[in-house]
Amino acid sequence: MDRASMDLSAKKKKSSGKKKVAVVGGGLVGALCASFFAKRGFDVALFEYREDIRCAKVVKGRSINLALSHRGRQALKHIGIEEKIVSMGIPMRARMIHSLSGKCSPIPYGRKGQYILSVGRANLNKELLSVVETYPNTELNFSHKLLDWSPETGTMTFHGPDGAERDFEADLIVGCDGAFSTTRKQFLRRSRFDYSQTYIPHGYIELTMPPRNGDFAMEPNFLHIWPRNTFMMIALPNVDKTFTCTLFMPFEDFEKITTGDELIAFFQKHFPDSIPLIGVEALKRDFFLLPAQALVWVKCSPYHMLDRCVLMGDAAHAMVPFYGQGMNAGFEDCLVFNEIMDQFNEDFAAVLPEFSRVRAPDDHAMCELAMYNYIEMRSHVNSRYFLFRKYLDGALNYIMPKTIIPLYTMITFTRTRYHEAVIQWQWQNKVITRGLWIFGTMSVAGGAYLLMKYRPKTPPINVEELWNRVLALGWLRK
Ligand code: FAD
Ligand code: EGU
Repeated sequence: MDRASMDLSAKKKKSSGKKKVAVVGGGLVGALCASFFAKRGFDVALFEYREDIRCAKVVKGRSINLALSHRGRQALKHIGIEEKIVSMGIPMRARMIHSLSGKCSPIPYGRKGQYILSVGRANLNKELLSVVETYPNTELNFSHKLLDWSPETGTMTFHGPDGAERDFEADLIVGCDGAFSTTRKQFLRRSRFDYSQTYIPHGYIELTMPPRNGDFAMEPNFLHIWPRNTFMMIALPNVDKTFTCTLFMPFEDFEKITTGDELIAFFQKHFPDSIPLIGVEALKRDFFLLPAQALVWVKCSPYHMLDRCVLMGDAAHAMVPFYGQGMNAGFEDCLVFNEIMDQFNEDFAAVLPEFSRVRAPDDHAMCELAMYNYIEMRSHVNSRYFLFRKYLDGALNYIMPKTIIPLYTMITFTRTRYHEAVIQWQWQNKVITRGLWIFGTMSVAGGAYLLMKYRPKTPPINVEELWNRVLALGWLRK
């Protein structure tokens, strides 16, 4: 990749004794983050617990595919692989709402042909790791599990591939090791570190919907949604013409389904249209393959310790997936950190506190929004309500495109700071409710006025005759 070699020559000119950065975790955010530091010319060492997924045959892990949107794409653009990843993804231009009766209603994401992308997690991760390798100032260490690190010396201890422990020193440790971060453990021992971790009552399982007659079993360019209050299923398309369906449901309901017959009865009741598409046998097989996975929500602050360590991605802010923003927010962390590096001349002592100060309120806002959406979907979102809300949002935006912007639009299609999107949304809601009140009052007053002014001058209604007519209508119907 010519971009990498260009960056390297820039580095040579700049300085020789660049600092050492250790990135812990080679997941989506860790791999991206390593490229960001390498691009700036730092000596980067990445440590990943798993073996190299580019060689591994079976890749276990969470969610097979994800929705990539604007924030994530901007970060990918920075390391020159946006177009590559976009070409590997499947555009989803609208949601497809599946009602209980099997009726499907599309709702576009935007008027201007806006779309999100369904990308495979494994493919995206592989591409990101390959980009890291194009920078010569990087080293990738797989099968390295961080055991602990010392805030005093910056020494990290890893469990290496040969089973032996191995120490490594770095000037900066970047913890991208996910929701159950080991890097974060040292933070918990310090004073004035806020931390909360919450499991929601829902878990999820993934089911694969195979191709039908060699083609997608449903329309591919949609995010398919089956909203059923406490149960919800979502399906995203894959390049191999399958769909990955994710069923979200309270654990206690998962526990009630123990046999294949109970499972089919459950699907018959709640997702009947999906049974022939997934297939009875495949459904029974996939459903019981793995236990339902838990969904956890982690908030903490600050994101840094001294000038030594910083957390990014799920390690800093794991969120429930009900906005499709976890990875996108993690990718945007890298962009924001990079912007602050420019601003403060790569002085970690200044950059790290500034990153915590600027970024934590935004990630917290996104965590809250995802949780809010979970509560809302769970409490009263069936397909009719979902359609109504989205139509209302769309209609108001159509009337006042500059004033009323749907929340998901600001979150998904702009880089408006998450916390500012929330403020803007709350303001809009105030305007909308006020508008409805005024409109309602005026309608009632105006209606009463018109009724008085143009009240019918016809003789009073003969109730008996009217009633006879109603009865006659009833007979006609039969
Ligand atoms: P991870 O992906 O968890 O990666 C962490 C890495 O660190 C792993 O490779 C792990 O092996 C490694 N590691 C852990 N501990 C150690 C250690 N001690 N030493 C060395 N390495 C270690 N986000 C979206 O943007 N859009 C979506 O549509 C979307 N859908 C989702 C659906 C579901 C069901 C779920 C659960 C999440 C979804 N997300 C989505 C969120 C997204 O998956 C995460 O936000 C994203 O994976 C975070 O990336 P990460 O690199 O921070 O963490
Ligand atoms: C959940 C699980 C529809 C992938 C939130 C929309 C999600 C995704 C929505 C998963 C929903 C919910 C939005 C996107 C996206 C919608 C969004 C949720 C991708 C408000 C693989 N959500 N998700 N909102 O508007 O902004 O379409 O597992 F059902 S993409 Cl819960 Cl835009």
